[in-house]
Amino acid sequence: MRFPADFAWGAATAAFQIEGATRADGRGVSIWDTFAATPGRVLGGDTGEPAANHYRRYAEDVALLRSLGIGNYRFSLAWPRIQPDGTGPGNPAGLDFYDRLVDELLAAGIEPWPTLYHWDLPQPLEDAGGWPARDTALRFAEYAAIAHRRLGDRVRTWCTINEPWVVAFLGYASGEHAPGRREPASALAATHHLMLGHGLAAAAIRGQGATTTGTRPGTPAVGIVLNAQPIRPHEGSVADLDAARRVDGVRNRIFLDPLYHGRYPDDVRADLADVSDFAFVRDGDLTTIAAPLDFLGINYYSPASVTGAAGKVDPELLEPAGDGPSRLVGCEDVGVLRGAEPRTDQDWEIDATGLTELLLRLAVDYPGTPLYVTENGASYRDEVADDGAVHDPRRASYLDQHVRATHAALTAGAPVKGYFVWSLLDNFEWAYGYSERFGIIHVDYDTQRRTVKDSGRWYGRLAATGAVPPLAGSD
Ligand code: PNW
Repeated sequence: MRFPADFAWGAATAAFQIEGATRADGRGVSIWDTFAATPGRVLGGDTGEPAANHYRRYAEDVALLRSLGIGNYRFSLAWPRIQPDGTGPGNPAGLDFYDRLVDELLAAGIEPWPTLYHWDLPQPLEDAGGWPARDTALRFAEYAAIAHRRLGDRVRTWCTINEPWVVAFLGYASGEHAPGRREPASALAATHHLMLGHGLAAAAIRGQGATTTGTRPGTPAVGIVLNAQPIRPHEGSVADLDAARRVDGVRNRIFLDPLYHGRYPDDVRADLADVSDFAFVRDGDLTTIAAPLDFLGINYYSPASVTGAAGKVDPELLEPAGDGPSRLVGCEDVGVLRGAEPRTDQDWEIDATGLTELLLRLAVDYPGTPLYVTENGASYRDEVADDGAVHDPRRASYLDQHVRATHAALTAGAPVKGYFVWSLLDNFEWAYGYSERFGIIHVDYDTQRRTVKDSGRWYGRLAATGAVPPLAGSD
């Protein structure tokens, strides 16, 4: 199985998950520093220290990318390194770090794909209201302009926001993520201001225009990254089909429709009428949000099945309802099925057909934009074996299945232009701390030693050749 020669192969990370050095060079405090320091929020009491200490070891990590033959690297910029308080002029030392990283990547022949927001909001902006406050969207656009001014002569591709659904609904409705607020109505205001922030940032980046003086002239490409998810009815009943429509609404269409059609879906607004009147939407906002995307990034891990008749389903088959508000605002009576077997060590269902289904659905319902799989991967709690290697056949198999599913979507006509594995390195997996390991490179958090896993070698061969290599034991 072979991919087009210009298909982009990459690996992804995020600043808070790998950098460590949370107090270096004037970095401000982010909501994830605060959240992780609050007892009971992150498994094992883990924090952003030491992570993979990438802030000091970035050159080694770029060398690993290069040695594996991976030509694209998606990473995120830590807003609190660039604006420690979330406002004001850029912090030179923080900007210098990303400057060095971008130069190191380009010198290695690797395309940089920075994401502006991967969840580390400066704490002072949360104290002023966070994403439910409109001002945060305006501050985000200023930050985007500062980052682009410094890096835009070399960076051609920008992702604005990573997974606004997770930010809004896990951060502000269920409280599973920072800042840990449990306010379903605030999650909807946050949703709108994240979308507005995306639109304003895209305009700021494009407004600074084509680079004519930099080392890499060209027009910047701007996209957003969504963790859109295929939502399947458990069975064929009207109740299950309607539940799937409602969950698809708050999980997927509440982001996709403003981006592509300049409006929030009528059925979603009706379903949410008891929660919010959407008064946060002002004239002109939806025009800003709907400026055409240069690409859409999609993070895919699992599909979900839902039921509108939860009372009639064996409780063993359902995800237990948590003790706080649901992540699926407005769908509180919907039952979410536990992922079927097989599952990863994190208990996430493995079903690569969902990725094909999702890419094709986007190609049909939201046509006209190049698609990139900006994250896909699996957590297995691998260890370094006595022979010094990390044997992770289940991760290699997961990646093999999902790469093939991506190829199937491409063959069927979806405009898929690239694939990024999550993640380059084992890292801080948010509320799970360091207990989950998504890397194709193992990190020993005591010594900071990196070990390329078997899946990393397999992925490197794929990235270098564009042809899917055989899995170990199957040649
Ligand atoms: C994504 N959920 O996060 C993120 O973009 C990464 O930073 C993260 O490490 C990766 O997926 C693996 O989790 C998610 O609970 C975290 O639905 C949680 C959820 C979804 C995505």
